Amino acid sequence: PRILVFDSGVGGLSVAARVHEKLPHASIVYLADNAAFPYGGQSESVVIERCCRLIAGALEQYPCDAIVVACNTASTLVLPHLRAITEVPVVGVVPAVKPAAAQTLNHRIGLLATPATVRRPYLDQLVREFAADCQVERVGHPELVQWAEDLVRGVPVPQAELDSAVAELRDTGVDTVVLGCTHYPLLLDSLKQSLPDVKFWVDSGDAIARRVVWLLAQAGKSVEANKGDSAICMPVAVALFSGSAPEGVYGFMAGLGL
Ligand code: DGN
Repeated sequence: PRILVFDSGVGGLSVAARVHEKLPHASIVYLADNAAFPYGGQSESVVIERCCRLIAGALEQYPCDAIVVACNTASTLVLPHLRAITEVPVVGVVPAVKPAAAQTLNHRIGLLATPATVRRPYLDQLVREFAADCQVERVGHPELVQWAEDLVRGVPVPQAELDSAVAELRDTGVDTVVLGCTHYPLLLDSLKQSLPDVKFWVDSGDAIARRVVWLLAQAGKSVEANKGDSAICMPVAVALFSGSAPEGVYGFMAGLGL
């Protein structure tokens, strides 16, 4: 099978890596709207129009069996619009509040996301529905996504700045942190250094990968390799960028096993 993974930038690569772990024979088309990055700075109608247009264009070139919108910001806006223009099943991402609530031992959860995601009403709903018995500390920070983008280009994470970005979580005693933006798993090593007492780091990659496997099975798609299909040997068959490809991105993808 072939799976399209979409994000505004390189964050969706963290999700693509999990999909590849679960479906090693699937080929992945990675699509990034990096010309419009970050989506937090775009109006809702621009995000909807761009996602639909770019994804439709990519599907025309590379027909796929599933679409993963690996961006929290886009997922809150575009899923119904995409489902209206394509029959291909679409999977979106939401912050992993539910698995975090199942893991925390002290009922204190930190949630790191972009300022836009932290403000969205659906987050209140997720917390009410799945983590009502937990204290949830939310931190929306504008710079973290850029540090993840820079990391791909070989720029080290500014550790002291990251320490102060997440300082609010340090004194709250949270034992579990939700990474509510797909860029953040790329910063995990540095985040662990900043918050050494956190026991569980939870992102949405695994749940998305499981959902993709389920959707393919529902559609009767084989998840095994097809004989003679050379594309199956390459996890990321193709990476498409709406702007220019970030320098160093292919080496970075190789480091993720893609
Ligand atoms: N990776 C995107 C997300 O999960 O929300 C980054 C959002 C953005 O472009 N600001």
